[in-house]
Amino acid sequence: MSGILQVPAMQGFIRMCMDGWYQGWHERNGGNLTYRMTEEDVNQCRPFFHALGSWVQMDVQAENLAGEYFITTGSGKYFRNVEPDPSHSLGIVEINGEGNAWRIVWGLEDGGKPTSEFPSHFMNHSVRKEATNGANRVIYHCHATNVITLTYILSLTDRDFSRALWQSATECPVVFPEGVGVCPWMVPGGVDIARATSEKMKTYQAAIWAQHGLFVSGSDFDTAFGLAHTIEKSAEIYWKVLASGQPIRQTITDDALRAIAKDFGVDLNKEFLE
Ligand code: 2HA
Ligand code: ZN
Repeated sequence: MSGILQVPAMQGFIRMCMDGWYQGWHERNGGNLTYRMTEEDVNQCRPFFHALGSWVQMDVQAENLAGEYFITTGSGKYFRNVEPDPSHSLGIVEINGEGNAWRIVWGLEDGGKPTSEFPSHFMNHSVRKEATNGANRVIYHCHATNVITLTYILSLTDRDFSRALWQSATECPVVFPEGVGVCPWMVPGGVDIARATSEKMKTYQAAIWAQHGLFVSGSDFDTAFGLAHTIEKSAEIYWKVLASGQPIRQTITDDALRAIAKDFGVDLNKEFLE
């Protein structure tokens, strides 16, 4: 590798940030992305690691993340600047042996820190790593406009959101058959929102933060970005239908949802079917 920016994991991370930026989901410093690195990723990046900083304690702990390395966007940094200025916008952090502190090993130059939502990302990495036997590596939070719009007009239940999204685009029950979780409005950045979200992520791949945005997980950048994109597009269709003021003459019925699940071999969450 001629430089750390040539490492495939770094390239995938930067590409996803820019994809989100061009979707319009990252105004100002909105949103954040973290990626749990493989051993190979770490080995490829290690020659570029700098002198180790000091450990910074967190209010959250996860034993199953001890010793892991994460690529993370920076607190207060702008997705718009990730590609032109990666070494200030991003960093790599190492987690200590107790799973309750991080230190910067690359990037976040000139005093940067991991994303303000690092506690939420960290707890959700822990939960999703466990739920997927280690497959999950990506946690992504974006201010997806149409998802936020829906949180003003639907009741904030997992059931109502899951049904509305499933009924608004035929691929949805295949992409997220378990549905989506919904968190009430909460103060961003703290332990409470981290806990509430990680409770949802025990069951779901995605959680919606009322009046704030979307939180998704995935085994790789394609899957996580694709999930956010699918949910956001379905949300857009749903509110546009409502906003048209026309009566809804037909939608995807529960029997049709069951038929999709059967043909695609997915286990649709029956609690949300009638
Ligand atoms: O600024 O999106 O939730 C980052 C955020 C906080
Ligand atoms: Zn946010």
